[in-house]
Formats: sequence, structure tokens, C-alpha cells
Amino acid sequence: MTGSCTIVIPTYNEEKNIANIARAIRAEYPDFKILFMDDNSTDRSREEVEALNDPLVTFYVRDPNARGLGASVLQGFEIADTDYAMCMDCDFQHPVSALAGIVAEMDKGADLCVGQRNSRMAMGLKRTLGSELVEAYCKFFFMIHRKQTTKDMMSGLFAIRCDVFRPIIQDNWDNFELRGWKVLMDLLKYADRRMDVHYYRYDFGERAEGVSHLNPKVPIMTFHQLWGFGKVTAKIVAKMYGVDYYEMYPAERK
Ligand SMILES: Nc1nc2c(ncn2[C@@H]2O[C@H](COP(=O)(O)OP(=O)(O)OP(=O)(O)O)[C@@H](O)[C@H]2O)c(=O)[nH]1
Ligand SMILES: [Mg+2]
Repeated sequence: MTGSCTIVIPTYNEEKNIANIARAIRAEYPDFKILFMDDNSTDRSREEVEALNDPLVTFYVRDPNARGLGASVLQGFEIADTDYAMCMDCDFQHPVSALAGIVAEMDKGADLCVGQRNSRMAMGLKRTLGSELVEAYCKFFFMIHRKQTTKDMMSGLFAIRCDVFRPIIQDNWDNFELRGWKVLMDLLKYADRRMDVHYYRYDFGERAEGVSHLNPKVPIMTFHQLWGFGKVTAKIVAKMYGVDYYEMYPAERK
């Protein structure tokens, strides 16, 4: 086992950020493994990573028939062979300097450490308000279903103990929102409520380079994670955005 942590980074067409983020992580953390879970990028992402020649960096090309941000992160967590695995985005919105604080919390015995944004305003006012509202809505359903909630449940920066979460991932693979973006929220649906959750606060930034992948399907998939009534909400939101819900979820077509 090399080092204590694998940094799992889901990527799609991040050629402008991918080498920079690997270099930035390596400069501060000589022994962290870096695992890019790439969904068949059509740009020069692979070449950029290969040119780094870093033995602790892996560019994993995922099955093109099983694409999805959620699936990428969960599969990365399964592949990780270190004590902890942490996911973060490729575009520097999650500061590399925060990783040390998160790992320090894991070293104190946490099962899960959530990177908690001091503010979401880097997303702009409209998206920040939307994000906070959606999170409050999701939390309400988690409470009704007596599930574990955390602060910043929508966070894309968090670390897990692999031995605690690997069985959860393997046992529930088909139940996850595999194309969805709210991986932490999905994991909490199946996690033991007695687990030890720690937090690390950080300043959330703006995308460094490249273009956003956010699209109307993201909130639809987030609501779809919320059991029966969430699916009704997802259908309403799909209608609002002019998205064909049953094309997204053909198995639910009656
Ligand atoms: N593997 C994989 N990664 C993805 C996919 N879509 C987005 N990503 C990655 O997921 C991370 C988050 O995507 P972003 O485009 O930054 O989404 P966002 O942060 O909500 O949007 P911005 O605030 O505009 O950056 C980035 O590292 C993306 O490259 C996907 O379908 N598959
Ligand atoms: Mg981003």
C-alpha cells in the first residue's frame, strides 16, 4: 500500500486542468495516489496525464456503456487500495490545500470527512440559492426516512474509509443514481447512522479552466435519489426543463 489516500477525480474533457491538478496535488502530497476516472474524454486528457510520467497517477478509462459521474466516483472508491479515498473535482473549485485537513480528520478516526463549503457564492447567487434550497428539500426526505444527514450533503469533496464504504458500494451498486452527481447523498442512504462523521471547512472557488458540465438533468437526478415523492418531484422538474423523464428512466415507463 502506498500512502494513506487515493484522490479520485471524475473527469470528462478536462485537458486544460487535468495535468495542473495532478501537479498541484503532487507538489503538496508526495505519497497520495491520484486516480482519474475518465468517461472517454474526446480531448487530450489522456496524453496530458501520460506526459506527467508519475507512477502514482492513473488515468482509468471507463466503460463507455456505463458512463456517469456517480458511477465514476463509486468505481474509483472501489478500485482504491489505500486506507482512505477522497473525491474532488478536476477544475480547482476544491482547493488542493484542503486535502491535508481532510486527511488529518480521517487520521483522527473518522469514517467519513465532509469538505464543508464556507460559502457557495462562487457558483453565483442564482445557483447558490438553488443549491441551498434543493439541499434543504433533500434533508427533509432523509429525516423522514430516518437516514443519516450531514452538513453540505451536496459536497463533491469528501473522504471515506475504504473498508467501511467498500461493502456499502458493492451491496448497493444497482440502487445508486449512477449518472447522478450527488454521490455523498447517495452513499448516506445506505450508510450506518452511527458512523463517525467529521467536517473540514474550506473556501469553494471558481472553475479554473475549461467548461462546466452542469446541465438540467443534474437536479432531476438529484430529486430522483429521494425515494417515491422525490421521483414525483423529478418528473415535475423534468417537465419544467423540457426533458423527457422516461428517456432518462425507461424502466419506469408503465
Ligand atoms: N467521469 C465523469 N466525470 C464528469 C462527468 N461530468 C462531469 N464530470 C467531472 O465532474 C467534475 C464536476 O463537473 P463540473 O463541470 O465542474 O460541474 P460543476 O462544478 O457543477 O460546474 P462549474 O461550477 O461550472 O464548474 C469535473 O471534474 C468534471 O470533469 C461525467 O459524465 N463523467
Ligand atoms: Mg466545477
